Amino acid sequence: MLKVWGRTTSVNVQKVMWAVTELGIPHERIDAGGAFGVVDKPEYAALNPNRLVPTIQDGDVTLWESAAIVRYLTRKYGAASLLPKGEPQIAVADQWMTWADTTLYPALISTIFMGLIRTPAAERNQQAIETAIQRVGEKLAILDGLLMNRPYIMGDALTMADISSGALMYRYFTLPIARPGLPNVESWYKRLAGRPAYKTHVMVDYNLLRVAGA
Ligand SMILES: N[C@@H](CCC(=O)N[C@@H](CS)C(=O)NCC(=O)O)C(=O)O
Repeated sequence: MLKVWGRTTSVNVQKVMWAVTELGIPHERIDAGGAFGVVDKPEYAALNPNRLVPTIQDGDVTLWESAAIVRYLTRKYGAASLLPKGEPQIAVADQWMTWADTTLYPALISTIFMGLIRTPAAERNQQAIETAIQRVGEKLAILDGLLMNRPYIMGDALTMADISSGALMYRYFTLPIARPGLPNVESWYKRLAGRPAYKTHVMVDYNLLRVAGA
């Protein structure tokens, strides 16, 4: 059975667990990282030398990096669901996944989320946070244009393209930050929030992660 290592409060674990659930893959999730430790054990380092979560084991395959895991699981189990039809469409889905990881994630998670939730107010780089808020709003306006005439990133159905950006949207829409008008991204987020797998695995209260003074 597929094994997933990682705590439910990690956005990268959430991304994988959302995909696993949409794909209907029987699995076992093992708490690891943060207060659970495990990642500091030599057995875990043998699976993932970065000592980060998530990591999966699927038969002989051991994988880390959440986006690589989502791509692997989708190609193996998602032909009838999360995998777009045909290589050109898969490549475009891949493009949006990479965009989420390289354009949205650093500003939204590494700067805004870490700054507001994982850093005491007195130690915050408020200027960097403000710049990142502006940047994420501008970048999401690109996605807003795409979603003007389609319910999901690749068209009528949820695909792996929605997983990478979508997993970040719960934090985007619930953090106390200024957001520009993004009516289509907001409708898409509400559509995702209506999916049981998203509700269970992504809409996880992050206040447990809040450090003293944040
Ligand atoms: N690029 C990696 C990032 C993994 C990562 O930074 N994971 C964080 C949680 S979101 C982690 O393991 N933090 C240490 C811990 O939880 O102990 C991925 O997408 O899987």
